[in-house]
Amino acid sequence: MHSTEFLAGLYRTMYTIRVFETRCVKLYRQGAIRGYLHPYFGQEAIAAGVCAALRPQDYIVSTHRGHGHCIARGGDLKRMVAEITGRQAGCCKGRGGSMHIADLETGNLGANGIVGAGVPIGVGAAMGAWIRGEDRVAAVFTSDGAANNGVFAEGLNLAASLRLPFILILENNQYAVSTPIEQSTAEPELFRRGLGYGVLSERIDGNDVLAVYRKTAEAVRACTQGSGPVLIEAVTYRQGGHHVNDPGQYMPKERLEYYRSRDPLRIAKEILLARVGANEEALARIEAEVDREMDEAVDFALHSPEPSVEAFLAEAAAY
Ligand SMILES: Cc1ncc(C[n+]2csc(CCOP(=O)(O)OP(=O)(O)O)c2C)c(N)n1
Repeated sequence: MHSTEFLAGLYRTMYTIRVFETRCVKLYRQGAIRGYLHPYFGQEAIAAGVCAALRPQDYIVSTHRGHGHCIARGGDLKRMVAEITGRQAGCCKGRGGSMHIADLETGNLGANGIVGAGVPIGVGAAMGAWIRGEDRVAAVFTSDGAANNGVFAEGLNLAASLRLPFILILENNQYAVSTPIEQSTAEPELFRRGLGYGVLSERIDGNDVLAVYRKTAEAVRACTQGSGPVLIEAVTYRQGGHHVNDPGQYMPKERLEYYRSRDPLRIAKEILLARVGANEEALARIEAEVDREMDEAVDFALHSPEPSVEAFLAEAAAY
């Protein structure tokens, strides 16, 4: 049985991600964010559950849909909004933007615009830890589309054959842009890919934050005991289009409605209220605090200067 504080912490993380994404969409519409923006609506339980089970020394590697991972790992909201709005105060000095946020202070080795590219990065990080004899695992977030890329197979095979401390979290949100999973593979139960490489692999409900937390905690234990990598297929649903400008009209309304009724925040709230006796006011207080933090982060970012060309050139010259 988990404490109310612990569960409330998970809810707080998920609510923060939801509010962050909502504000980012708004900032995008106002022209404050340029380029692409891939919201994480509906997948919040995965980032929150995984990161709650990791230890401070562990690494994460993120994806193009990566704001939630960065937040759940403890990323600073002010520096994150500054990064996404292209400001000097951003965690990558405003030069990375939404798809290239990295935050080494929290062990976040970075988001990536190349689908599947996080897998070999994470295998490399796990291999480095293994060679140096460090007690660390590398947890890599990846996606259903990435499972059809060559690097996914190569990375998993290498991690398995060296028994690396590597956890692959496959967020199966059932779409790669507009292609539903059933059309891109003859085996939509993606955890089976891991079994073929001798990797301990399981499929879980990615909208249930406790299921995600428990399975990741087990995976961390297994990895640190030397039993090699673990693949967790977390089944979820992308609540909306592929990116901020995609209305997602190809997504069947009934399916979207079904998954909205199983919204991860709603499930977490139900657990808190019905099972551990948290009260509505306490949750409302958490939400109000997060809303305030978010207002401050946006205000901070929008009042921060853009990166200077001179500073960039000076740094480049020093290399
Ligand atoms: C190697 C590679 N191929 C294609 C693309 C173009 N692309 C960007 S996102 C995406 C779909 C990704 O779907 P999925 O991997 O399931 O992740 P999701 O967007 O659902 O989180 C594609 C094909 C890319 N960025 N990188």
